[in-house]
Amino acid sequence: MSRIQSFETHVVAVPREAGPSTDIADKPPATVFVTLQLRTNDGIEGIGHATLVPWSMNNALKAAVDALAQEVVGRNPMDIESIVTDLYWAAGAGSTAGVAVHAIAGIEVALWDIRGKITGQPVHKLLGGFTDRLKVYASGSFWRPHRPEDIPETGQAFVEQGFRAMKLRLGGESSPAKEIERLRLLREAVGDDIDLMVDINRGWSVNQAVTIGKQLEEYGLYWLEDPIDHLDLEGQARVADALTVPIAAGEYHYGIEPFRYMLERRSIDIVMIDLMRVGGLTRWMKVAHLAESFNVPVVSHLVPEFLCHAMAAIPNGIYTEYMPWSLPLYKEPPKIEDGELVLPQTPGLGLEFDEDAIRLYRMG
Ligand code: SMN
Ligand code: MG
Repeated sequence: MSRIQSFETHVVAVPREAGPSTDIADKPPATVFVTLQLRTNDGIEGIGHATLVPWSMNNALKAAVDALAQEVVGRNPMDIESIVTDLYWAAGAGSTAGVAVHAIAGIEVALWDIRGKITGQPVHKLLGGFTDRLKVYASGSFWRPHRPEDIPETGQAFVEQGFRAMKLRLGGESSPAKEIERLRLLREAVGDDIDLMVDINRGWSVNQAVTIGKQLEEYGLYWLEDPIDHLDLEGQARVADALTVPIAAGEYHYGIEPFRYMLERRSIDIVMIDLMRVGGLTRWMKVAHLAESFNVPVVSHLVPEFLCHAMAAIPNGIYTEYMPWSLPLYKEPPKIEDGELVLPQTPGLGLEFDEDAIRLYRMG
């Protein structure tokens, strides 16, 4: 029987286009990952990474991955539910959130990679096996500082690369008219056949969301994401009732239970599940199934190389976020063909870290 024997972690900062508020003023834009290689006594290596914490928490995240991975040494890697339950206890009496959950999620992903390699199956087949291709949307651009005059060219470049959908960030302008102008510019540049998503990252009040949201609807939106504070479930239900555009939310929530309350209140039309905050692939799947029981579709958040496996395993997945930040870490990231992600068919996650990239981007 396989046992976890050892592990290796590195903190890497992968350069990217200027992005959201986690950027540090005096540093070039980069995303930080704590890479994990988890090894068994019979020579199998599973990989994962933990991410999505503010710059100031990077070392804390590495310390958390190291401490919790140590707890996994000696365990049977097939016992994922049992290991994760124990890690939630080890990290905070079973009710932990924050950095520790991101660390657990990274470890859990590596355990799934190992499970795939032990059984000889790709992770998406083990998780469910619904499809081998996924619709993706381009998400790596259109941050709030993006100059309006550059919006048409960026949108057209995505279309030329084959993308059929893309996400625009709004909520940073000084007036509703300027917000709407940004969407108008993009819609006119890409035409009516491209799906457009708009993300507000909780930037609006309920009233702003209703008034500006109604004006955005004219330009044909696929969804409006996180218009208001993620914990104001009643406010979000008011926004969802007032608008015809579907409201997507969920990336800010830790664990499974918040999704139950959002779904029961009908405060979301589309469930977005973040891999780190939900606590790994197993819990991600539980939320996706919960959404299915409410007849609500699911979309993924970031890390397409991991979440393509979960999205390909469910019947209610609609769009996979193609955020390229983590992709330089791998020898062969998942392929995009005609705006669709093609699922790898090799055992496990179908990924191998590029050791040269890890050396190049290592911090400290
Ligand atoms: C987002 C959140 C965190 C990091 C990057 C991007 C954004 C998204 O909310 O949904 O893409
Ligand atoms: Mg978002």
